[in-house]
Amino acid sequence: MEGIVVKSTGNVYDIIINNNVLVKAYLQGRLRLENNVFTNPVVVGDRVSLNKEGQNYFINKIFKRKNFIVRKSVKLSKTHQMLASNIDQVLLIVTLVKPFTSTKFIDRFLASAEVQGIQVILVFNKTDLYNEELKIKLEYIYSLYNNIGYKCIKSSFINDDNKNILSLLNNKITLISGHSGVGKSSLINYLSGNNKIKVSEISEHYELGKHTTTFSEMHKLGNQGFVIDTPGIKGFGLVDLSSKDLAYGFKEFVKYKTNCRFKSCVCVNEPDCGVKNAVKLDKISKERYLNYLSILNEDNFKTRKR
Ligand SMILES: Nc1nc2c(ncn2[C@@H]2O[C@H](COP(=O)(O)OP(=O)(O)OP(=O)(O)O)[C@@H](O)[C@H]2O)c(=O)[nH]1
Ligand SMILES: [Zn+2]
Repeated sequence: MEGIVVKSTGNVYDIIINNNVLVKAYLQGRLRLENNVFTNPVVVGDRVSLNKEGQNYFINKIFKRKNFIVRKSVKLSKTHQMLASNIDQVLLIVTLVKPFTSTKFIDRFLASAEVQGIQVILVFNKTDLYNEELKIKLEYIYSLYNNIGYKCIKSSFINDDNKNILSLLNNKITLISGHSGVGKSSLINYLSGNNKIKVSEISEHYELGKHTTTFSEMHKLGNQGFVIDTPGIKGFGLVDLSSKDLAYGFKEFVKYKTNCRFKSCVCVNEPDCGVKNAVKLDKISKERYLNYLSILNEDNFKTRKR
């Protein structure tokens, strides 16, 4: 039989089979050894195959993941902690006030998701708090991303019925992300209502010698899909993104990149650069290009250059 992992506590996994039956399962020892790049072999979102021996269920196979998000477990270590897998889409919640979300933050997030082939929907929340000046800013940012081809939604979670958002989540695994305070929990509480199965994954997180515990949570929305809340994840790790690839994370750059004279062009100082020409001709937004340069120049990014 097959199922989907909704909770992991180290040795025992909660798995939903037949769409709505929750069982506990153990991992066959063989699978534990196979995967040593990650500190955890099974993660929320994994699709697995199970067999039953006596009263116990065992995971005998983890199906190939279409994607996953990671967090580096220990600085300078080569191992990573997986946080969630098989994500169909991300709702990135953005607010222009309480707190302020910069376009650079959005662009970094979009670039990481783009190269992993994960669709992002931008939700501009707390619009009830916007004065005239912020409303103008919202229109600007909304059209910036809408014109590039991202689905954008304006919202006020506390005032709207949020049905437009619920309708986007059918039969999908959706990750909810964004700065602290933008309204992720408010939305999840609304969406999951009374029929939620709230589950959490406790993961050990070591950083600079300090030990904290974080929770990855996956909530089932009736028959309508799953939402995952991963506190502390401000974006996808850029671990697999080299400076050479960054431009491909800016999806409107891609068609102009074919005009670059050099195949290895990173679109900074090279002559005859298709991307820079497109910026000059207003085909690419200057703001996006400046964010691209800024992300490219960040020290932590440079050190990962291949
Ligand atoms: N005015 C206004 N307040 C909102 C809206 N959505 C959420 N809030 C409030 O914003 C505050 C933070 O919301 P949360 O849902 O806790 O934010 P979060 O993103 O889960 O924050 P973390 O758990 O820290 O990551 C709460 O007081 C909410 O009531 C909105 O649309 N308008
Ligand atoms: Zn170029």
